[in-house]
Amino acid sequence: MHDNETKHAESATRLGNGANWSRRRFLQAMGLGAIGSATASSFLRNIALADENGEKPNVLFIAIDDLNDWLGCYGGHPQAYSPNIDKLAENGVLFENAQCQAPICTPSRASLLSGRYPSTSGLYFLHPNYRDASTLEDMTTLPQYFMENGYRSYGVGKIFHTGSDPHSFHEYGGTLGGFGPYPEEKISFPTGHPLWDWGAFPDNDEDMPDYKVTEWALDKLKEEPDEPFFLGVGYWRPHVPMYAPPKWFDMFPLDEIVLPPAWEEDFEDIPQYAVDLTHGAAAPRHQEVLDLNEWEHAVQSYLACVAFVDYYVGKVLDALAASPYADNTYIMLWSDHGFHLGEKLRWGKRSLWEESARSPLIIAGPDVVKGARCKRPVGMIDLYPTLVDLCGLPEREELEGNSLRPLLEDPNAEWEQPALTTFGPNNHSLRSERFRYISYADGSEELYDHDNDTHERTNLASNPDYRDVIDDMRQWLPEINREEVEGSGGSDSPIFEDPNPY
Ligand SMILES: [Ca+2]
Ligand SMILES: [Ca+2]
Repeated sequence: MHDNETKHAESATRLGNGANWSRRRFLQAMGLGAIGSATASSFLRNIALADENGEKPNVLFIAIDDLNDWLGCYGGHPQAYSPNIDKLAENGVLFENAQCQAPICTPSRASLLSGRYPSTSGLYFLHPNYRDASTLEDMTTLPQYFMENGYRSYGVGKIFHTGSDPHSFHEYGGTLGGFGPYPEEKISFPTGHPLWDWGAFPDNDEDMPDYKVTEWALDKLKEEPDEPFFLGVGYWRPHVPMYAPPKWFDMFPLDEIVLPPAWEEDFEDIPQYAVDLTHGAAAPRHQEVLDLNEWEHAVQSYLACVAFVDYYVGKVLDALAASPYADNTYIMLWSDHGFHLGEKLRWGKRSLWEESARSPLIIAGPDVVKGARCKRPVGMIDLYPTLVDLCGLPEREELEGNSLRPLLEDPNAEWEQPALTTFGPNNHSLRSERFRYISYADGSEELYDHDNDTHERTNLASNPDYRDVIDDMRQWLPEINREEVEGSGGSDSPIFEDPNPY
C-alpha cells in the first residue's frame, strides 16, 4: 500500500465508515475491491473500531424462560434457592417492578428484541415468529444492532422464541434439545398439553439442554475475539415440563413444601372477560392439580428447576468473573414473563396480573451501582435502548423504550412512566410503583393498590375514591393498538382461538 493510500485509510478509519472517502476507493486501497459488500461492510466497521478495541464494553445477556420471582433475592417463595443469581444482584441493580410487555414467550421476546410494543407490532400471541411478522421482519434486532456496530455476536439456547434468528448472530450454538429430554410417559400430569408435566427426570445434569447451553457459553468466553462481544445465553428451565435431575428435588423435601397463597373468593371481583381471557386450554386448571394431589409436587419441581438453572447461570457468571472481561462487561439477566403456580387459582402465564406480568431483571457492570434495589416500574422493552446507551452505540429513535441508565447510576432517580403489559389487542396492564391498573378490550377494569395488597386480592376499579388514579393511569395507555398481525393464531382462551397454544 502506498503511503498516500495508507494515509487515506487511516483517515477513513477515524471517520468510521469512511465518511469523506469514496467507499469503492477505500476498498480498492485495502485490496478488497472484489469481495462481497456485506463482508466489506463488516471489514470497514471492524477497521473503524480498531482504535477502540479494549474500550468498548462486552455484553452478557442471560435469558431464563418463564422465571418468576421465586429467587432468593426477590423473595417470591421462602424456599427459593438461587445463590448465584443472588450474588449477581449484590453486584448490580435488581429491578423490583420490571414488567414484561406480553405475558407469553413469542411477543415478549419479540418486543424486547425489536424495541417495539406488542400494540405497535400487532404481535400479541405465539405466532407468527419475529421474521414472519410483516411489522417486524425488517426490524433490526438488539443483537443484530450490536453486529452492525462492530460487535462479535454469539447466541445459544432460547433467545428468540424459536431459539435463533438468521440475522442476529455470527455464531448460534443451537437450541441443544430445547424443552427436552422427555420420559416415555408423562410423570405427574397425565392429560393436557404434552409440555405440561413435572418431576425428577432425567438422571444426570449432562443430559439437560441447559447444561449444554452453559458448556457452549463457557467455550465462547475463552475465544478472545478481536471485537467486543455480545453473548446471549438462553436457558430453557424453569419452563414446562418442569423436569430436573433428582438431586435438585432432594433439596426441597416434598413434605416441607410451602404452597403459594391463593384465595377461593379471589375471582368474585374480577370481570368475566378477565376470567375467560386467563383460563386458557393449554395450562391445567387449578382444580385438576388439586384433584391429582399434585400442587406440592409441582411447586417442588419449579423450585428444583430454579435451583438447577441458577447453578448453571453461576457457572457462566464465575467464568466471566475469572476472564479478562470481568471489569468490562455488562450483565443483563432477565425473564420473558412470570408464572403462576396456583396463585389466583391458576397455572402458567397468560394473565395481566402480578404473577405473570412482573419479571426478574438484574443489571450489573461498569459504573452500575452495586447491591441496589430499584422500585421504579420499568419494562423489558427498555433493555435494548439501555444497552445501546451503556455501550455507546448510535441512538436508535425507533426504539419505544427508555434507557435505564439513570436508574443504574441512581436507583431512586425520577421515573414517571408506568410499565405497560399487553395480552391480546386492547388488553393492557399499567404498573406504577404503587398501583396496577388493567383495562380490557370490553371496557372492564381492575385496579390494585400494592401498598396494601401485594397479592392483588381487592379490585378497586369501581371504588370512586380511586377514579383519579385510574384517570392518571389511562393517559399512559398506548395510542396505537394494531390489529393482530397476519399469521397470528390468537390465544387459546375462550376469547381467542389458537390451534397450537405452545
Ligand atoms: Ca417464556
Ligand atoms: Ca379478588
